[in-house]
Amino acid sequence: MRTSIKGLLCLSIALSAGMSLAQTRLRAWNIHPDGYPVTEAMKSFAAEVAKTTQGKYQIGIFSNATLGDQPKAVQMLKAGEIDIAEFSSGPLSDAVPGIKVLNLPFLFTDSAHMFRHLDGKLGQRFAASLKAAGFVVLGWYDGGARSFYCASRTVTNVRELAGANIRVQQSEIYTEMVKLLNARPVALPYKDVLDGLQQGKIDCAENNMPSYESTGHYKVAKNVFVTNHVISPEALVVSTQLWSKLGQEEQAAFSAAGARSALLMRELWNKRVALALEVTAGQGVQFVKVKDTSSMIRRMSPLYDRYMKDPTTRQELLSIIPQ
Ligand code: BDP
Repeated sequence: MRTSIKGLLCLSIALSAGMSLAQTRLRAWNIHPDGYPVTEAMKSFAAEVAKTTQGKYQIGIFSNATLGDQPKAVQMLKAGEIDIAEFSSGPLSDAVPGIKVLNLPFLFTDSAHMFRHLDGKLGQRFAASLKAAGFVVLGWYDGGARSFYCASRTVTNVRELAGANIRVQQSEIYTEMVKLLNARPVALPYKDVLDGLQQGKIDCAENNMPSYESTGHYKVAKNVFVTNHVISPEALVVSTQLWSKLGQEEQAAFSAAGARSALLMRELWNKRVALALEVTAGQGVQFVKVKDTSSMIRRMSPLYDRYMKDPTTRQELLSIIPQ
């Protein structure tokens, strides 16, 4: 009798050990809500990984930045405290200076131009810099085209942004860009922007149209100054800690799922841009398109100069900007 109880206990210990070996739960950080292209693409990534690893990897997606704001999550992923995340290239480039050029204003003419580079040799170089810093890129997502929008002023000319308090991502290059427009950068976490606009703490913010719509910023800031000043990617990344624990076949499964999720994201993105424009225009948002970007580009010249002089970014810039 005693032996059989011991046997049963051993069996149950072995089973639970077996279970935990058979299933690994991973945490994925995401800033966006359900239904947003990033979230939906991450879900499809998680489902494909679970399927191709026969259920071994179960990825839980923690949306709406519930695990912390983006700069914090970038550090958490680097430290291996979270396993997977989808980051915008702004906060990511503060941790990985080699990818800084990706946020330079007016670098890419549109997403197609950007992905021609990212899906080629340049994307591999950026991925290598990211990997060396703790971030393994599994897919380049579309960060869209960012424009300014204001609650308290209509902007028809770049000069009219002067003196405005403009919310920026907590990222160096955005802060500098706004200063070069003679405006005041106010670094705020994404989730606090709506409040900031409502309370009058900020006059304007800048983002792509799907974010402008999904956050409800358009309900307060109804004047969009269409500049498309930054066209940049986002990245689905896993920590190098997780990556090094994966076997070769598993790495291949994660990579394939990441690449497929990126294609899905880009498709969903284009639809969502159109929807966001339709929804916001239907709610009385006024769009004023910048007439000539050259004066804005001229103001950015200290940024371009700096990146051309910096050996970590010069080569990348030269590859993107045709000589
Ligand atoms: C959105 C990006 C998100 C950024 C956010 C922001 O997808 O990663 O955190 O902008 O402006 O477009 O903070």
